[in-house]
Amino acid sequence: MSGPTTSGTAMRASVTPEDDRPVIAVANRLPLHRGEDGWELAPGGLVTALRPVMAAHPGAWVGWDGGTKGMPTTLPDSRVSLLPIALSAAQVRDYYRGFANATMWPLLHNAIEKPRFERSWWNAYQEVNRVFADRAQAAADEHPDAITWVHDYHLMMVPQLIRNQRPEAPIGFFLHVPWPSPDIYARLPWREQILWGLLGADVVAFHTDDYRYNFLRSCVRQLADSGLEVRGSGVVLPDGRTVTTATAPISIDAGEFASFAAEPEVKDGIAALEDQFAGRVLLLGADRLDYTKGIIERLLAVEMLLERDPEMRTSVAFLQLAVPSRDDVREYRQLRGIVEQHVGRINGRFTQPGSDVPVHYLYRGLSPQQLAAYYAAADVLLVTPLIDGMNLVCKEYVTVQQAAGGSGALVLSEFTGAAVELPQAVLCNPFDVEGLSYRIEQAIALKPDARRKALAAMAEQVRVHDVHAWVSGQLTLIAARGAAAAGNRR
Ligand code: ADQ
Repeated sequence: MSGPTTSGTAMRASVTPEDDRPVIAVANRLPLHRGEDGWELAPGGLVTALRPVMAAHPGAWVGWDGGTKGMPTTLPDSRVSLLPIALSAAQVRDYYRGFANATMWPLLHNAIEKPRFERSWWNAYQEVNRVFADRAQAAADEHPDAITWVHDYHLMMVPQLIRNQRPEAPIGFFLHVPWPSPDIYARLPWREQILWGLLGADVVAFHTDDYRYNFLRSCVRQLADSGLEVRGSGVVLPDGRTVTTATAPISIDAGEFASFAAEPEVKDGIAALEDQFAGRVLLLGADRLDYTKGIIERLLAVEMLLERDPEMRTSVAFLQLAVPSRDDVREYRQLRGIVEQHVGRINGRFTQPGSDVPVHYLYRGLSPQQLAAYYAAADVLLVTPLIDGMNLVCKEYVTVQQAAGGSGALVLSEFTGAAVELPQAVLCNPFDVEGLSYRIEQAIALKPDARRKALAAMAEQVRVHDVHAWVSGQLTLIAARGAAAAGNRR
């Protein structure tokens, strides 16, 4: 194949935004969940990312209702209909817990946990993808000029299923997780079907060039016999249609996160944390409790630090926030048990009589404002995934720190998409636990000037490349490529 040359970022510059065109977002979950005060926006990277689309564009959001009843039919403060999909218990088990979270999630994350392959899960995945595609098409009947934007590894068959029915529809797909090397991808028994599913889109987009190249190489390895060809960043299908691949690193609503720093509730939260951890360096971790996030390696590195330097047992505190996640999947339940054992052991070993524990652990979801207070109060954020598509937590941290006038340091795994954009961080290799412990030490010891300089550069990168720029770039690109493909067919 010829080498891919054009990045999505470069392509974005040449197209104009389509600000009011309807959008049909298709994602595994609807963006609302039932909280203490009624229906509220669900936490998590995808909802955070898609919120601005839904605020600005009319259209619909197709997603699983999570088994809830009585969800509003429209997203509050928007012109977006919510189109719930109800799944049976067997579909939740086989499509969601099985194929999505025990086959595709580990496979796409470099198989760091062994992916499980079950024919019955694959059958359920195809069946549920058909349900999502049918629902998206019904929404397209209501909004004939809509852009359909499909998200993530749960729904990789959907673009082709829609394309079969609507040859001229503009369809985009965004993958929020990595695409592994072709060798790892090739382990999937249904590797060809999934690729064809994705290639139903006009644009298939990834966080980094590396993931995009891996995808193009997988296409060549698995599908070249069909007559498919990779030309630059495009994939030319046997029927002559071209699928564009794009690199489009996702981001956060930087303006909103920066504004949290000035809210009274957040300021009170910061003051309380500063009081609680007065005189100590506060290290923070904040993740979904997921085996990709390197939480165990982080705890072991902190343990090594405390072992090496007894003074740190009282001068440093490590606070881990863990959002409960997928606790109905075996590997996730096991992970929780292991993390809690490590926390207990480290505190048992290193708590000094009469002093606070060195490791604090909160297993719960927090509001963005509560999180912002932790971000503002933390001297060092530890983001140490073994692999992570992007990682929004580090972008949120640098934004809040900068807005709060802080000088926080970021320790960032080089195996995150974010490391490409934030090279001023203290980059680390979390597989090397001892090395990681030295990186944490290095971050603690950084002079305030060096910290501020790095922080300013990282916050500026996130401010300029925020989620609004990402959304408008993606939608414009999908519209342009969709129109070009439809034009070629005529
Ligand atoms: P996630 O794996 O969920 O997302 P991430 O990008 O870090 O990972 O997003 C996590 C979100 O959860 C952040 O917005 C953060 O604010 C929030 N969060 C963290 N701790 C929390 C807590 N205790 N309570 C409530 N919320 C909390 C997937 C991919 C990522 C990719 C995103 C977006 O795995 O690589 O960056 O999608 O594409």
